[in-house]
Amino acid sequence: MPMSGTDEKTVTKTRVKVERPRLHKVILVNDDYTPREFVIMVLKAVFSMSEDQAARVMITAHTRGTCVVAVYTAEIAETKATEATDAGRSAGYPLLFTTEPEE
Ligand code: TYC
Repeated sequence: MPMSGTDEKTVTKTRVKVERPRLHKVILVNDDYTPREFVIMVLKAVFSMSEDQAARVMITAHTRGTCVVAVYTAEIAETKATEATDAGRSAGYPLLFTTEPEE
C-alpha cells in the first residue's frame, strides 16, 4: 500500500528592500544687504516659484532668519543652492543658500 505522505517544499520568498534617497533641504539665509526684490527674483528663476510664493519665502527668511525653500535629492539641492548663491555673488550681494539633509 503506497504511503500518502505530505510533500514538504521549502519556499524562499525574497523581499527586496528599496530605500528612497534621503532628501535635502535648500535653505535661504537672511542678510542685511540683499534687496528684497532681488531675493524674490532669484527664488522665481532658480526654484520656479510664483511671485507670491517667492515673496512669502523671502519674508519668512527676513523675519525668522532662515526659510526652507524646497527639498530635492542631494545633488540637485546642492546645484540649486550654488546657482542661487552665485546669482547674488554676481550682483555683489551676500545672499546665501545652504543645504542640509532631511531627518
Ligand atoms: N533682509 C533683506 C533686506 O531687508 C532682504 C532679504 C530677505 C535678504 C531674505 C536675504 O534671505 C534673505 N533688504
